[in-house]
Amino acid sequence: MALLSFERKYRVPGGTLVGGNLFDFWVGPFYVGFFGVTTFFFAALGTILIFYGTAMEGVWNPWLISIDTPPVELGLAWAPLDNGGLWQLITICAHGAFISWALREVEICRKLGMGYHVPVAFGVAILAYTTLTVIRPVLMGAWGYAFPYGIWTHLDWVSNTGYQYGNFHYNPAHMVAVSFFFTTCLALALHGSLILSAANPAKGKEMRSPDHEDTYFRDLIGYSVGTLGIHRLGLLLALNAGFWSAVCIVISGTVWFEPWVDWWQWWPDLPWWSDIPGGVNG
Ligand code: 07D
Ligand code: 07D
Ligand code: U10
Repeated sequence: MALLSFERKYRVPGGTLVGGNLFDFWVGPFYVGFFGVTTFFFAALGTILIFYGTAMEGVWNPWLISIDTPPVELGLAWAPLDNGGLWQLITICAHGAFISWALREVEICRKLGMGYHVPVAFGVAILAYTTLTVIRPVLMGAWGYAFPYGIWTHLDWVSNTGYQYGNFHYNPAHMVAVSFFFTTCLALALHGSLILSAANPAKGKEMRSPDHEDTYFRDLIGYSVGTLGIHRLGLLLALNAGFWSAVCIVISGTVWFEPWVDWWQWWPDLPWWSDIPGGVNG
């Protein structure tokens, strides 16, 4: 089906959450909707504010542009524009844009009669961002604990925050998150390569079926998760990666304040070996 007739079939009115049919139209390939307008508004305003902050700083090197958080001493108060206030406004705009984008995804799902899996998945990314910029700073009592909006400076924040707890690699939730990220990559590599091997044969060769895909993994590891199952698994892995990331950072500085390596003291303290002379506890 040519793309245009395809689009005519699926560009159906209705399914909007807000605004009725007021914004129920497309601009080029993009569906607009009420939340397209709010996305556009917040994204444009946020970008303008970043440029305003950059103009005040006078540093135009894109790697070095940075909109810094208010200093920790200002706590959770509104800050002056040039001392973290811009960061606060931009954080509001970012939330406005991300949440609007998720709701625009919901409207598109409703139009097409599809499940809400995509907006739910994006919701987990938003949760991670909100954890970094709102939930953890509020729990710790200052906006200054959030990360600054700059390419280099946000890396400095990750590094500084990591070393504040000794070696962040010892954070058990960080371990779980990292393992989920690695497993997501492994699953995508297995899935992408399996599909291409079956569905994209060399010229003149016959395409193979999902039964071949199932059989491949049954032969190899004795079990196939199935063609729908691998997509469920992929989503589960990816969402857990984001979720455990949010957990690993929100517990640092709220329920755990020491180097993360100390948390593992419960292991040598287990009663059945804690008193053994010459054991890990001496
Ligand atoms: C490929 C989809 C496209 C998205 C892209 C990003 C901007 C920022 C703004 C100059 C996978 C567009 C970039 C809009 C321009 C200004 C003010 C997604 C794809 C291409 N980071 N991070 C990057 C963000 C955090 C970390 C790159 C955003 C946390 C590390 C890019 C956020 C922590 C490294 C970027 C965010 C953290 C990066 C590539 C928000 C923990 C790198 C991103 C809103 C999560 C890598 C120089 C990418 C790099 C990198 C953007 C948050 C850690 C600039 C928008 C605070 C360790 N981050 N980041 O491909 O090269 O994502 O940095 O939360 O090594 Mg980051
Ligand atoms: C927050 C992004 C949300 C994005 C949104 C959308 C736009 C639009 C427009 C393109 C969560 C933005 C969209 C702007 C763009 C257009 C058109 C995603 C977010 C809503 N770590 N670590 C993590 C590893 C170390 C530290 C997470 C590995 C060191 C700290 C992940 C290693 C120390 C924090 C992870 C490693 C340290 C983290 C990040 C290895 C530093 C966090 C992924 C191999 C010395 C952060 C919630 C994530 C976190 C985090 C991986 C090393 C510190 C699990 C693999 C030891 C302080 N690290 N890390 O969260 O949990 O994505 O954030 O060494 O805060 Mg770590
Ligand atoms: C998957 C899949 C699958 C597929 C797929 C895919 C997953 C099996 C069938 C999809 C995967 C790919 C295509 C692969 C590549 C993707 C990635 C690597 C992920 C990363 C993606 C990117 C980096 C691309 C990002 C690009 C984006 C986000 C587009 C940028 C968009 C815009 C700039 C416009 C956004 C649109 C909006 C906001 C809504 C509509 C608005 C407009 C059109 C603008 C005009 C505005 C209006 C009309 C409103 C007026 C505004 C007002 C009144 C406010 C004004 C205020 C002011 C202040 C000015 O599994 O199946 O294949 O393909």
